[in-house]
Amino acid sequence: MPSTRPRVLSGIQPTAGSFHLGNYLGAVRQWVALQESHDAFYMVVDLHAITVPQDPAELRANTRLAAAQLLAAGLDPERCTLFVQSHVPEHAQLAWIMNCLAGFGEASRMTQFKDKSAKQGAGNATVGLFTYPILQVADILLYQANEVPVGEDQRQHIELTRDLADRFNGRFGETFTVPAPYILKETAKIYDLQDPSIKMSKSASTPKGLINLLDDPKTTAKKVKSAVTDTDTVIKYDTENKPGVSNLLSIYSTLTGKTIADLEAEYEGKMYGALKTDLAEVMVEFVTPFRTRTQQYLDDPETLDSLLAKGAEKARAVAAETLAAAYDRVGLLPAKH
Ligand code: AQP
Repeated sequence: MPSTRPRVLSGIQPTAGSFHLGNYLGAVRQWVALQESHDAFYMVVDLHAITVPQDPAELRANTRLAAAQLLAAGLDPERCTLFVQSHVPEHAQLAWIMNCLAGFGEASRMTQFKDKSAKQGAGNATVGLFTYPILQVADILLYQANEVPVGEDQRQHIELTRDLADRFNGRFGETFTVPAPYILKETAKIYDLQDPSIKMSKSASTPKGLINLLDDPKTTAKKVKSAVTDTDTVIKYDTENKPGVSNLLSIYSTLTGKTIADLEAEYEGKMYGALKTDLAEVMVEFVTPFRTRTQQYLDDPETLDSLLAKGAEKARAVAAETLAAAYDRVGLLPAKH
């Protein structure tokens, strides 16, 4: 029986070995919650990962590692459809249709491309990196997703998805659901612990500001304890004047379920050191079992692979139907079987 629940779709790249705290709090945590209320599709987006130079053996290992981390974070293959993007060829096929619908100008305005291509050095970026947001459009539209749980940095790509869905529907007839971003205010953007003016990111200039979930817990604790705050001493949520402290309070609040107001009251009159020491402990309590669970999934690659194969089969059933409708609408002659 097809599900009557609203549908969500999201993906994560297997580019770095470990997920970082921004990936988890900004996206994956919401994925886990949404599998209870939504018809949820989640994928490891390996096709996106090859838009930057990659080592083949590392990519294969990181794809399994990403799936293992998603399971360790709480995704349940009985409650959601978990798969690897390249196992569903319809993604690349619909992306071509979307490439032919998107304007060169609108693709050029994507700020993530500008940032990522700048990091690659002028002239080194690939065409794949340029059209990456269009592949993302196809990823989402294939599943007729109602909502897309992501961090703030992806908002522009969801807007592009909405524009292209509207354009296609307007030109060829109602085909795609127009999706909405699902971005929680509190965790929309987790900031670098050393430079709270930039988002926590795996390509940060210094690893000290990046919390990798698979780091040794001692390293994690050390990074939290040396987080940049400010010269004041008051523990107060004020993103404009106290971005470092506010970032720590957001992280603390989300991981413990305590409200920011409760935390402000709890730490009234205390020093930053007390907040950091306690948050370091909270972080260690969170990452320690996460690391163990991830390793357990990795220790049994056969089970992991067959679980991903089942996920791909479920995903393909939906994706193939949407792709066939899109091919038909644009006027591609059906192949005779
Ligand atoms: N700092 C963050 N705060 C909140 N959400 C974040 N996300 C990433 N960083 C933060 C969200 O994580 C999901 C998966 O992201 P991805 O696979 O696209 O990873 P990424 O964007 O490549 O991760 P980085 O570290 O940000 O990579 P670089 O350094 O290459 O740009 C997405 O939903 C994203 O919003």
